[in-house]
Amino acid sequence: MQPRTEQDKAKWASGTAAIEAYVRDGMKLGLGSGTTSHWFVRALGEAVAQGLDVVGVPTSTGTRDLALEVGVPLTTLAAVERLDLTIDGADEIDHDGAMIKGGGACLLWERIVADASDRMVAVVDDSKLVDTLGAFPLPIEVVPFSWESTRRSIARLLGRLGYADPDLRLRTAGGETVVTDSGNYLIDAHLGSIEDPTALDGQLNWIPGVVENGLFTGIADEMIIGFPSGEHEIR
Ligand code: ABF
Repeated sequence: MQPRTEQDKAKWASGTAAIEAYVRDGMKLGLGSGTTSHWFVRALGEAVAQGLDVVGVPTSTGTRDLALEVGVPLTTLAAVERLDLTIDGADEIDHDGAMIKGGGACLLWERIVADASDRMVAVVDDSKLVDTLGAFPLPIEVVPFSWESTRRSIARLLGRLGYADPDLRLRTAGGETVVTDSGNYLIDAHLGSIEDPTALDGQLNWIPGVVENGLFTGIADEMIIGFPSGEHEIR
């Protein structure tokens, strides 16, 4: 499989660079979701075929299926105490490494796997780097049982934080409500600009019914930025 568009080439550049830059024999890896991470998983499968000895924990059923297809041995968080490294993508990342994730509806397992890892490296194409997070709608994973009242609670919190009349939309696809791998719903918060992502990250998850939110602050140790030229930069 070859990258076709300019953005695909930048994603390919970032995902494939992670192998040589970070992956070593014997590592236990977190395998991210999204198309950039999937370039990493494909390259990992090629390295395994050439003798690299690694195991991976997937962050979504889609990544699990790709890893099985390309021959990356899988394990579970129950079987391994800690992971050495997680390679995962982002929808936005700022210059401090704070991210918005969850555009692919995988944010809960991604957060759990990143938390179980000694190191997390974000793999992004250059279009993902922003000065301030928030242009991308913030995904918030909620329990279906109470999603309407949880949405009202989220609106009240955001109102108190100065987000007047926040645009909170239940995520649907093809007219159907999107259900995550864990059976939850997603509310996308169209905030436009998030001045203090760390504070908001900590406050959202205290709302009853909120399972996880897409603000990943203080989690990425480094980032690999890929460019359409096929080059990459590590920060
Ligand atoms: C995943 O990668 C998600 O958190 C995020 O939504 C997605 C980004 O997708 P892509 O790499 O395809 O741009 O980690």
